[in-house]
Amino acid sequence: MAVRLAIIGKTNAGKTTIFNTVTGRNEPIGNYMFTTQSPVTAVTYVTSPCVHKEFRVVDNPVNSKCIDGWRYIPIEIVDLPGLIKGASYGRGLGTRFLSEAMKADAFLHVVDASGSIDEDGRIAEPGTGDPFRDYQEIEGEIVQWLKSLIENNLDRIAKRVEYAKTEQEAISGIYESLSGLKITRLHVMQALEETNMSAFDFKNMTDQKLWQFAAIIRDISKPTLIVANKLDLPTADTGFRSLKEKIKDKIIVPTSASLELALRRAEEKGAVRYNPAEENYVVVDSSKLTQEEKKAIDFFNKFLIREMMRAGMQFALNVAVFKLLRMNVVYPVADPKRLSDKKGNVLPDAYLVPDGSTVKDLAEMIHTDLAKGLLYAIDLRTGLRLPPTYKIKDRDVLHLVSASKKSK
Ligand SMILES: Nc1nc2c(ncn2[C@@H]2O[C@H](COP(=O)(O)OP(=O)(O)OP(=O)(O)O)[C@@H](O)[C@H]2O)c(=O)[nH]1
Ligand SMILES: [Mg+2]
Repeated sequence: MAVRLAIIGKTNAGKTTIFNTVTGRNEPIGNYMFTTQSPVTAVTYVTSPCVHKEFRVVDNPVNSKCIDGWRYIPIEIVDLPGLIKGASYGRGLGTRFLSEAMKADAFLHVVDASGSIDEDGRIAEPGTGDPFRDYQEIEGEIVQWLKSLIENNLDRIAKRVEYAKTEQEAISGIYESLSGLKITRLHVMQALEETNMSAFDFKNMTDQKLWQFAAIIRDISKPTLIVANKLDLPTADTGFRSLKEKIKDKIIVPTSASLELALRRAEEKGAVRYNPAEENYVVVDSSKLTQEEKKAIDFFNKFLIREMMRAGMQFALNVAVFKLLRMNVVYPVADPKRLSDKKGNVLPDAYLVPDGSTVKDLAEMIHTDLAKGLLYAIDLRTGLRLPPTYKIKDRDVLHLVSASKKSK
């Protein structure tokens, strides 16, 4: 199953501009509230240094792309309608799309760092808004929505907990009623531990405890990266600094989505190229560049990269997948000599697997038959035989050997 990210945030923060930047889509962007009316999902990519160089082969990627020595591995990203304060009580477009957001593994919370949206989400004079307030309000709406959702199921959960013989059974009662939100048993267990609660407390839940539980579940189940947007506006400097000062427990990546979108468009016409190694844009053909695009490159490379160290949407996606979600890249191959699939495609697939995934987990991802008769894997870097319990490391190239089906 593909890794999935959801773009959330206040209306007008620049979510769709970001979505179009990373997917090449052309969804409507507008300076009025609630331009995006329903969720849109598309494919984007994270980048990892490809192993083909090290193995001295020419590759023919199938599930991914290899450009300039970088593997572009597909993930899904969903753009969501904007939120505003009071959304959980039905203001704006309400929170009905949050269940769609919950299908994601992690969130990108986009904040207008320039303060050019007012409390209600209307475009306003830059600097008059409050990015930290926006962030807090939207987070509050999500927790409120989640809390109501649990509340609506509380009778059912209480009954399950009442009849549970063990704590584990009681935990099942909680997490099964949250199905569809990608909340796992482990998330529930962690949330109970962090709130000092037992699953049996659900028989007698206070409002305050429920809020605490919802807040922790939100944090644990959807790791979140903050994208501080609109850094091209002078007022964003203060906003970005205040976000960093006030939010210490989250990674914040700055960008200017509108400039990045211009650069991606320039990339499509062959004028510039994004360089994943240096995380900047390089000019390919300056004669194709407009004055505005030249300024965008200057701003991105000189200001954002040099001043902020790391910036931009490709960096944000990579951080979300490799750092927040702690994914590793693995290359399974059916033919260990040619490093290819059965059709001869060399290093065809690069998969993302969560840290801690074993050879057995990988076999299950590829095919249940392969998993059933799994004997071992061969690490094609060293020739070592690895047991099914071996924990996959980033950029492993593996040949899985199974009694039922010799492949990959
Ligand atoms: N200056 C500047 N403006 C931006 C930037 N990103 C987006 N905008 C502008 O902000 C407005 C809102 O952009 P959208 O991408 O539609 O915002 P959204 O968050 O998708 O909004 P909703 O769909 O209504 O929730 C548009 O006028 C954009 O051009 C940026 O980096 N800098
Ligand atoms: Mg939008």
